[in-house]
Amino acid sequence: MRTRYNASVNENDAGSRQAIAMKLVWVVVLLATAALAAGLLRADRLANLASAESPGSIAGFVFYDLNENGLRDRCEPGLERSYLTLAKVTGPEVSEPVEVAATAWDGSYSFSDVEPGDYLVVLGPVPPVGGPQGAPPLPAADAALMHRLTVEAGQSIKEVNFRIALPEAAAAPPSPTGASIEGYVFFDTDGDGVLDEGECGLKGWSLTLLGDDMRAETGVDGGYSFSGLSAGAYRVRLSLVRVPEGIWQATSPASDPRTGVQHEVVLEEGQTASQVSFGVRRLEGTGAIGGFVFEDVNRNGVMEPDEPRLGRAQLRLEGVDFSTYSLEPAASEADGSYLLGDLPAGRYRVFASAPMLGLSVRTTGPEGPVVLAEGEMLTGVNFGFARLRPASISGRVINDLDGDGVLEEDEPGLSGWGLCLARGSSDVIDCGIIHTEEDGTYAVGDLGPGSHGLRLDHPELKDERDQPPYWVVTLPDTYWRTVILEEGQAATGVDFGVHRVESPSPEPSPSGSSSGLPIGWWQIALAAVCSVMVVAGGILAAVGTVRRS
Ligand SMILES: [Ca+2]
Ligand SMILES: [Ca+2]
Ligand SMILES: [Ca+2]
Ligand SMILES: [Ca+2]
Repeated sequence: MRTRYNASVNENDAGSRQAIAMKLVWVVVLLATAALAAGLLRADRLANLASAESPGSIAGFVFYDLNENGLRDRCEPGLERSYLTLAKVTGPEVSEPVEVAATAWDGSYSFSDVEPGDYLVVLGPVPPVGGPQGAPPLPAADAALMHRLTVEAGQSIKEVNFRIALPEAAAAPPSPTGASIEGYVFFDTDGDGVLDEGECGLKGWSLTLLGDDMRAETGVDGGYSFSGLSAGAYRVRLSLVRVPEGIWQATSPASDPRTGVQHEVVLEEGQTASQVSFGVRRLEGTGAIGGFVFEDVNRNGVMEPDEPRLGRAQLRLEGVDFSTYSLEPAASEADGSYLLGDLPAGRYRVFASAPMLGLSVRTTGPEGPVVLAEGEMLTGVNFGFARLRPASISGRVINDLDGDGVLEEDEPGLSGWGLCLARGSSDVIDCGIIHTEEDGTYAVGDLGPGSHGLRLDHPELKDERDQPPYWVVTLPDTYWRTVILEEGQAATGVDFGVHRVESPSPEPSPSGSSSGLPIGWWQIALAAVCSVMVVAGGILAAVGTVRRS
């Protein structure tokens, strides 16, 4: 019994243990579930956190390793506009290009928003991107051309540098006799105009020796020289045609609006003028100027929603305050917008040109320099362009029968007379493109605004012949008619009168002819003599008065 009891107790025991065990299992399951849920939540949160900070970045320089120590040392110049490809390693022998970057003026480059993973950074020609051919084989492990690295979440990897061998030095030319000019173009970090210790030369800047039309380019140390010169006065000018990207200010000598950035040097026979140096610095900033380029269809200077936006318009910026060199031109986006960034505070002139022919009338745009504060985002600098409305000139060529320079109603038009047209301010003169109709009328269209010159063109004009019969021009009395046109203006009544002369005499004398000239002089001479007599008489009278008193 006991046993039974025991057994039953045991059974009861066993039952209660089983119940406890079951409860424990439930607790464990619940705990586990909770833990799992918590874990999942935590993992989820971690994943969220990780994805928020997961992209890493890679940055470095492409530079000339002047001392060949493998390191980027101070004043070792960078290589501008070299291309780097970031390729993700997706297999033992496979990589896939994901992004291309170009080096800036100082040789720096960067890839941002790089997902964690294995990468190659390759210097050299851009491999094809995308498609089955988009995965170039891994290049040979050459540190000068390629770096292989692993980007962890949120990691910024810097100084992933590529060194360039020094360009092969040209054989030193036999040192020419004569005088020479030498110096540096240097980055004047502190802007004091002086080449201080620690300030570096700038490679690849051009200089011109004016007068001799010699050119030089600075070497890797920023140095240049002009040699083999004779004694005399020289001007060395820093060329601003091709400068690295950005806004550069000349610190010594300062830029002059008329002469640019130049040194004047006087050389004795055989003298070497050294330290004829140019200081420049690059101005950094965080401001930006932007706006839209649009077709101002209704010409009201306001950009309306239905007016077309102009992409591919060229935009150019010039700094006013810093004797600045122009930034490289930028183009507007397809939606007409543009943004010129990284600008220091100052005044800028912004220029835009419309991408399409005919859109040559600017209806709106900044009238003078725009003023940019430090870090300011100045938007709304819009440019509106409208289509040029062509102007025209018309009139008649009339036979001035009585030669009086006045075109009367009974005087007939002359057909087939040519006219010469000088278009606008150009030196190009088109003759014979315009001819008069049967009734003597002519018309010329498709003219731009501005000054246009017209004169008659005929083989029987007096200009073309020594002896009559010929035609003389009686209207106008000047050689050319000059017509100043507004945009779209139709200038009418621009008439010419010509008179036929059949025999050498008597020649008609239209108004303002040369026959009046001697009389004019004679009259002036007579008037002068009379004046002298009057003055002399006055003096004599005065003297007489004095004597009498
Ligand atoms: Ca080095
Ligand atoms: Ca300095
Ligand atoms: Ca408008
Ligand atoms: Ca007449």
